[in-house]
Amino acid sequence: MLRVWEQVNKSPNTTEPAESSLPHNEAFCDFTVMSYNILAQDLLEAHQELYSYCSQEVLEWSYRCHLLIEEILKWRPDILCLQEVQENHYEEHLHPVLYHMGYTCVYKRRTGTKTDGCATCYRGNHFSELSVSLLEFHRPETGLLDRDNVGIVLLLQPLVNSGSEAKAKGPPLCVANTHLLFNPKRVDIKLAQLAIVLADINKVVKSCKDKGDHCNVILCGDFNSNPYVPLYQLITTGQLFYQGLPAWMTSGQWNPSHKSHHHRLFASLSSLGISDNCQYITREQKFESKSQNTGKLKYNHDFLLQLQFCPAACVRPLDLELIPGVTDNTPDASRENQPYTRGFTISHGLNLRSAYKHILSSSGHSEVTTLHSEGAATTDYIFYTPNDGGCLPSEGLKLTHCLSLLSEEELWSMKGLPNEIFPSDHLSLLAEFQLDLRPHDVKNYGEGDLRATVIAGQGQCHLNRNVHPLSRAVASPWFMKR
Ligand code: KL2
Repeated sequence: MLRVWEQVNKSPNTTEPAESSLPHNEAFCDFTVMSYNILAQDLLEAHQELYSYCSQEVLEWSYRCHLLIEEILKWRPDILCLQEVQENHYEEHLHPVLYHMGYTCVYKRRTGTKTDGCATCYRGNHFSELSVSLLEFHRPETGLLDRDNVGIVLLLQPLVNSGSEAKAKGPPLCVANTHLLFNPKRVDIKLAQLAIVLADINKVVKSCKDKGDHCNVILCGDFNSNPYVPLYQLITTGQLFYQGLPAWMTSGQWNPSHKSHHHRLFASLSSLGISDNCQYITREQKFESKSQNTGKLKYNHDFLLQLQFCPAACVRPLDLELIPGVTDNTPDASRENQPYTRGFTISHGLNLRSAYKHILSSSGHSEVTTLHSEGAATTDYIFYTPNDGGCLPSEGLKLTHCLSLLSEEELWSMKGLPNEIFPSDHLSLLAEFQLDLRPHDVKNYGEGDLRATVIAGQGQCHLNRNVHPLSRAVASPWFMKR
């Protein structure tokens, strides 16, 4: 097979999660996450010109659905985040099969007349649901958010089998899934949609913190944004300062001369009750900010200069031709003496990293997650909170494996997407993470007392990567109808 299950971090201290002869381990919990835009049939039919190179057969829903279910069965991800899931297909074909496979699913349809949405599914014997938020980004009261995109934010508790009972083990996991707006010209709307997702994740993380729990985060989906553009930078660096960003960075997708967009972005975030650090504003904070003056010159000049050279402002795309003074890393110096106003920075406090590196380790070519006649790009991501040596080993996730993507050339050599192997115009993303559960600190993780479990040697961390022998049989409810 073309796609390879690649090991990311080799550490002598850990077991081999995928191939281990000992799938259960007291100290580590391994789980996989798949993010997959499955191409809604209604959208395929509305934009047939994008797939004119495909044979009619590979565009048929029954054919694609069959391949899709086979792919999910092959990898049996512990957490599955789907986008472009057409509601009737979900209800009639996908949900029954996923349910049979042991998944518990949460579905959120896009608002308005759109017939598709997002679905997040998790293996019910490996996680229990602590909370669910269904996010709608259509908020006409903001004057900006007038599109029908949606998201799902779940808080899951990892479980282990302890005798006949499922027992909580380890810290909770927040799983967010979204499909942001497509329109390449409206990065302002994409950013505002992202800010809603980040604020919701923040709320969940904070609710865990208030109970004394650390919460790890997975954020995945189709962001309709390429790597290293401002939206991506905001996710991965935690901050975006966009006054004075070099023009090459903003052209096309983002035009800094459209200041009204900036103002509308921030006006709309505050009317949603979201601060420019992507947090829901409490009533007390709202009162505080009203009693301050308009916020002008709130930050000192040195601080703002630092921001101007923050990672988000200084990353050049690798393939960009270097023209000194034009496409180099120097932010526009002429703006330096302009008065700074609030409302040109946006930030968040989550530490998020992309599981994929956007470059194929085999060839050095760019990874492609979606391809059709208008081009090939990376727009899908799995972001996670990495373990950067917090006070507990379980603070943060260790990425252990990724299912390799393919290059544009490789995909065209298989007649583009969808094809006889891959059923969507996107490829699935699949990553495996390891949670270190070794006790370190006196801390209570709720019902499944971590230390007691680990010390007694009962902690079983499940998740066998092998294809389930019943895979085909389990998929029968829908296949039998064919
Ligand atoms: O880019 V996508 O495909 O994540 O794969 O997200 C959108 C596009 C999806 C939901 O709106 O529908 C596709 N040209 C090409 N594709 C479009 C267009 C368009 N004008 N409008 C919507 N989509």
